[in-house]
Amino acid sequence: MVRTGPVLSVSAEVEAALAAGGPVVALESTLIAHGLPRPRNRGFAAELEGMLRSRGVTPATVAVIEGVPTVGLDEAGLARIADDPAVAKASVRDLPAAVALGRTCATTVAATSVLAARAGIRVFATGGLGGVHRGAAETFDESADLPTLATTPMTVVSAGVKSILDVDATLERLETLGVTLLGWRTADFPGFYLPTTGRRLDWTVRDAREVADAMATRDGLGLTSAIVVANPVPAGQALDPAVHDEVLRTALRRADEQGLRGKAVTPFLLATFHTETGGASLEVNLAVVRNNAAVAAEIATAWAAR
Ligand code: PSU
Ligand code: MN
Repeated sequence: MVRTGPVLSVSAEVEAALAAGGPVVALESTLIAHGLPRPRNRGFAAELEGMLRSRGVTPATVAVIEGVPTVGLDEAGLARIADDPAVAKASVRDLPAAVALGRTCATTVAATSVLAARAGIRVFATGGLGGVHRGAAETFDESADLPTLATTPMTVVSAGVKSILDVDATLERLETLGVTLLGWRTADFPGFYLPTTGRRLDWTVRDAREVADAMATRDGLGLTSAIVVANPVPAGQALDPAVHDEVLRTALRRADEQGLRGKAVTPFLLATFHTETGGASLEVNLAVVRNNAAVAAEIATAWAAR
């Protein structure tokens, strides 16, 4: 049998918003299932959706629910992703397997971008992108987020890349892969828990209209790569840089001692931060995602107004 039907389920709310040309923002589920601790993650997933709705924007949280790639989770889907420890982490390459085997998976930046773009969504908010891990010259550990963003026409609002990564190598890869990088009211590349990595950006945008203009140009030129809008966490909400560096050393050493590999690395490093900082990094992570969702709401609104 040749399977030609839709392999994607789009919620009625999201479908209606897209059909009306209204603003829609995609949200990912890996950060809920594997980046934030239970039970706090559940309330936060609902809070994010509520925040977007209060700004007139339709939220579309993305995951694979019992083998169905779903854009716009309902209450039960959100609860499942947040509460069930058996939920797997799916990047793009995992989607065919997860669907074939009827599994429930949270989707990464890469997988969320692909599914949301397929549904017709153009703007997506996350925390921090995946990238090139420290020591990648030996381990080859580079997030599939990077090559996927090279080929997926999504605008992703993130606080740069996670500071647990090799930032310079990640910036080089983003350049090679042709991913457009725009600083949101900043010329410094942000570092997730920290407002800056000390690396300069080539381009700074002042408002959502400028981002929407860049999106239209990208489309007009027939480019199919992503635009990353890098939004720094405000200094007052960031982690203390000294605490950050100290905890990062501990987390990297433990990951190495435990011989962690593959998709377990990033969740382990984030969880170690949350415990070693006594929850301080968790508050920063939540602030990062809230701020990114707010900027994504502005961009989606400007895009819908074009
Ligand atoms: N942002 C966060 N927390 C997270 C992530 C992003 O604040 O947990 C997730 C995203 O889903 C991203 C993933 O795609 O981390 C990267 O995982 P990896 O390094 O294994 O590609
Ligand atoms: Mn990896």
